[in-house]
Amino acid sequence: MNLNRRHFLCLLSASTGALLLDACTPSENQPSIQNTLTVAASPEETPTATPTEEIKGAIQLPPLPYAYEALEPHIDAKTMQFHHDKHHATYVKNLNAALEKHPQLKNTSVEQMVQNLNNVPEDIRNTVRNNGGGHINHSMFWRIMKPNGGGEPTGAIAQAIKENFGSFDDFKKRFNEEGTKRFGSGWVWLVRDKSGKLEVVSTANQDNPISAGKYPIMGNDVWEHAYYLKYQSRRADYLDAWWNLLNWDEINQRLADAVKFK
Ligand code: MN3
Repeated sequence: MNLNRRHFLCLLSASTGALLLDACTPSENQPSIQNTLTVAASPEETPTATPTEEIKGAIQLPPLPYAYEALEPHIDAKTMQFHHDKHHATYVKNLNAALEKHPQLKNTSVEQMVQNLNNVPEDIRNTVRNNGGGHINHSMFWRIMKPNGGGEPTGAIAQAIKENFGSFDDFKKRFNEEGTKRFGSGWVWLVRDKSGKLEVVSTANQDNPISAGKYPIMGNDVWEHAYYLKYQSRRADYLDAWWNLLNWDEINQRLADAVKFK
């Protein structure tokens, strides 16, 4: 079993609570996965862990739905590994640390918190904005990509893109322009507002459009950590390549969720 496969199994088993310790042992060739384990560990493996109810309410790092190298050549394995195991894991870890201070939030979803930031206690509001946003943004991001994805959109999203942007090519052009001009770190999105109109917007940092009442149907991460190892400063090349990875089935599901969003 290769390392990526082993680590994927480790994440899977950790997320179901059945930790396969030997599948999770870091080796010299693999950076430490301590962050992941810390986030996903269950009480049996961690003697000092908090009681079951709190673990149950804790936010979990979702496993990548494919191997690190599955999106090559468009996104390289090393970028995927760091992006998921370090960056996303850190958002989850920081979010859990903040939420521990306010156990009354344990039945509130991260989406609900980010949607209504004013209802989040002030002392953790910025932490939830940045790390809760980071968590939901990346959880979407992994799922709207897949190996051998891309191509023309299918289903309802194909029709919606045509109605709102004229053609798929015009939409892609608009999306890539918005992603290229976002200064510094942030995201470019296709969103649906409550009137049903689709638009392309960008946000800074880990802000999610749901905070502004717009449902994110799909989004691309334009932080340098998403592309720098392979593309260096060529963000436009990364934005172009990303279309080869899209999972239109998942994006159609998100469009259906957007229609239900109030
Ligand atoms: Mn990122």
